[in-house]
Amino acid sequence: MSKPGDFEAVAADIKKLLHQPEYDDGSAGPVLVRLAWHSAGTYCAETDTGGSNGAGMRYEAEGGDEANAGLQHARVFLEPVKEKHSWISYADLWTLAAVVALKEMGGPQIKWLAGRTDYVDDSKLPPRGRLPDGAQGADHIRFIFYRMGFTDQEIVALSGAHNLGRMHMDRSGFHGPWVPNPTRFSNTYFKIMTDYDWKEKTLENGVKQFVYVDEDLDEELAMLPTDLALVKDESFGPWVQKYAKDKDLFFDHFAKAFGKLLELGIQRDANGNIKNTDNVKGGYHA
Ligand code: CCH
Repeated sequence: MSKPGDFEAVAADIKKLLHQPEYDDGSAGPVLVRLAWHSAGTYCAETDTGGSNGAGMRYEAEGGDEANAGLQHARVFLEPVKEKHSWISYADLWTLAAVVALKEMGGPQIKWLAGRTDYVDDSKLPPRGRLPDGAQGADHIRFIFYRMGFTDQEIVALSGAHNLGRMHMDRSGFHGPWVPNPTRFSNTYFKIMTDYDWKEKTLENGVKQFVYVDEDLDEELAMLPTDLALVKDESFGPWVQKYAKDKDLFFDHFAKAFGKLLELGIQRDANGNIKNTDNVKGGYHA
């Protein structure tokens, strides 16, 4: 048990659990990033519902959305940290874990502020189907991300998270990693999206995705229809090209957009404290 508010101690324990030799590509990092994104990405600006506050994914109403299949792995990885530092809310732990994991995987530092609570406000419960469907195209991506209040530039930057991790047939129906080194954050996703010749492939479960096959690689690389929709779109496309050429620009824009994602629906006063909660306050910028 650490002192309430000692986020450095929590971050240190998150770092220790990232190395998971038996899991996927040897790291818990990518699935932790996805956990934070799905906890926050249900937000709707117009109705002020959804978002990371409340950690609603612990319960069936939100957790049972088929888009969240597989994220129990991330929650299980984090459980010993929660047990040890019981003062931290799940909502803070999940978002902090992504920030720590991104940095440890070579990504940018993301500004993170504490204060989320685990109180599930039923009036803020997001309906199912708020998260994106990889089989769709640019209109769908805009529909989902505009609802949260993101711009086209921010949408492309956030999509760069697919530099990490892989798709699992038993979770989403899609299969494979996007890049050859999926535990290292970089702008490779944008480079290969534009440089490689992607071929449509129908998997044995009938799901369609795009693949790139190269004998020098251990396995096929994959792209979702939504990933490749970014290249062709006249507003998204130029950002894909920019991020492919300029890693620093991508890191800077990704850090800002991901920081914004984690704050969706959270109202703070001028000191950064969340209004009307008595939860532990603080931040983590190390
Ligand atoms: Fe994603 N993502 N994502 N994604 N995602 C999947 C996996 C990851 C879409 C679909 C999928 C973002 C946006 C989108 C990650 C981060 C982000 C999978 C495979 C699908 C499908 C899941 C499986 O089978 O395990 C779609 C569609 C969109 C937008 O249109 C955004 C935004 C982020 C974060 C900023 C990460 C990381 C993964 C890898 C997870 C893992 O387990 O390795």
